[in-house]
Amino acid sequence: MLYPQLTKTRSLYDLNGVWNFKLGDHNPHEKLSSETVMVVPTSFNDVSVDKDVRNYIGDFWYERGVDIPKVGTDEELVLRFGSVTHRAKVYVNGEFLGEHEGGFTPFEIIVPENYYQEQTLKISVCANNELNYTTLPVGNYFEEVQEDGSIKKVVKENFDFFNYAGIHRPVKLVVRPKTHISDIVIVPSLSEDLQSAEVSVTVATSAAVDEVRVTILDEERNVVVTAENGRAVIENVHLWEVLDAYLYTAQVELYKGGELVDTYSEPFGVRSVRVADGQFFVNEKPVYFKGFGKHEDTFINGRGLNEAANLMDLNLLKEMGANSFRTSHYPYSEEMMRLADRMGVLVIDEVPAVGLFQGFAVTLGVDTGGRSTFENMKTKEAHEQVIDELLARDKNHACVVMWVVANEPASHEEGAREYFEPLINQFREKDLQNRPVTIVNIGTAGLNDLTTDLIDVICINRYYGWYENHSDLTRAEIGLRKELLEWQHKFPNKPLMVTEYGADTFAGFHSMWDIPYTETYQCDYYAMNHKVFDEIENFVGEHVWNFADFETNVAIIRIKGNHKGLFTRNREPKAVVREIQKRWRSIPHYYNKKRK
Ligand code: GCB
Repeated sequence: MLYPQLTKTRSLYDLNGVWNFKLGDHNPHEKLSSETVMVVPTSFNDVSVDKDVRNYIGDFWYERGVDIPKVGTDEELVLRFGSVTHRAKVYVNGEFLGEHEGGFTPFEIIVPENYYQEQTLKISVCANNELNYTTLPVGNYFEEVQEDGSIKKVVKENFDFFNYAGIHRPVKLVVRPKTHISDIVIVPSLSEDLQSAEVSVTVATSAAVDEVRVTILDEERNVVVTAENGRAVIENVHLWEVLDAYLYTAQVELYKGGELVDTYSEPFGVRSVRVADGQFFVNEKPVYFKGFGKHEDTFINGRGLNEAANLMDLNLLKEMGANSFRTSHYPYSEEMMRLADRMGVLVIDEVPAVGLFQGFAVTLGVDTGGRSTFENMKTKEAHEQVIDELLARDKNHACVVMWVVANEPASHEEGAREYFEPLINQFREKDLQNRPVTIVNIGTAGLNDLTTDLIDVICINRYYGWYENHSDLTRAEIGLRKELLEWQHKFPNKPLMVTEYGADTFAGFHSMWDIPYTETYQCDYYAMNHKVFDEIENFVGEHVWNFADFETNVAIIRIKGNHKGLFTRNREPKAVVREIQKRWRSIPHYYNKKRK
């Protein structure tokens, strides 16, 4: 799906700002009172400053009016949502126009022609934040009977982050030609000597046209080459490199009867990605991933788009000598993906498949009827949808170098292979850039994982010295070394990386001893892990957990959130930042451990 863009043939109007807001029921034929309002985009939870609102589960409504811009007879009006978490029904002037399931991908609603002559549009969105065993992420859903007999909906997250909800990303009103560019697929193929690239640009249109013209522009917007039959060769190609990005633009124009009917400019980078011989190659050079598992999580905004925080995070990432992050545990905003493209940051792109584990810590106490994960959870349909929608949205991004099918599923349980094999294949068949595919492994599954031979890179989340061997780094070191060597021995040709390792830490706590939660312990914990990582040949990367402290649901082991951040939630560095900065600055981005 194309990102909304202002061009010669398309107008764009911003619908962000203050909307009327209400929890519960509303008849969209009536006007929603302006007594309670909500800002778009943001999570509603923290901004409301009310405990019951913060924890509310169910339907909630947003409504606003907008004057209709001029829409020509050959044009159409589209409402475009960056994301509504976790589902949305959209009404215009009281009439239902369309809906979308899934909280992390964009969708469009076409406003029918009979509205174009009206003065104003009343846009009502019925959002809903319920999660259950058919949704991604997976939630444990209950209905609690209150003392007064009323029913309260409750979702207990089957994952470790707060279930923030709302209109999380920008809302736009788009006027575009009825005959328009509906999709652009860009696939660059580098020559063996990396000097030139053949770029295939496939354009989908909403209706037949006489001519599709594709021109490749450089960063100064000079014409590099014009494509013939959707193919263009770029000589002396300027590669997109790690932290040294270069973006070309594919300028697409549609012509009908000699007239320009639509135009759109898609930025793209030229780089290759390949996995072989226990290494991860970008532009045929072995890369070493240094970086973070992250969250979209900031004070006030919750999971709502915060572009300043995104830029600050990537600046901090660069400052530390890092080069990459994982979109744990859901697709991040389109704005973040574009920023990563621009800044040359590698992204491991994850669908919101988290919580596919019946025995996950927070499920304890939940009656699962004795059934295993893959008997109990019915997420197949949602999973296929999120993969298709992530591919549709992110396929052209140079920054995306690997897809994640799921984070920490019960990949050792019966049924895991049957469940995951078709989903892995879905990525393989539909991604024309053939990026590697992975499933992030949980310690409980370990080497009993039934899917490892199907994936390209072994990605494991490990907490030796935290959940295992808590406060005993000597034993933790032995356990970690043993396990990493086992993986390498069992899968000698697969690259191995640790996608999470970390220790909860309170800024300001120090200790003379190995006392968990202190900054001292966090430093020692990371030093131990790094010592072991450096011994493993096929080891291609380290993503600390987490970039910053983040909000979770309440739990005995969560003290106002998860504190494994290298930075506090407010982006203040903990002591370990300097240590890891020294290490990462000394490891080149392109680094072949085998031939070091
Ligand atoms: C994990 C999960 C992550 C948690 C983290 C933790 O393995 O993937 O979502 O936040 O552990 O801190 O427990």
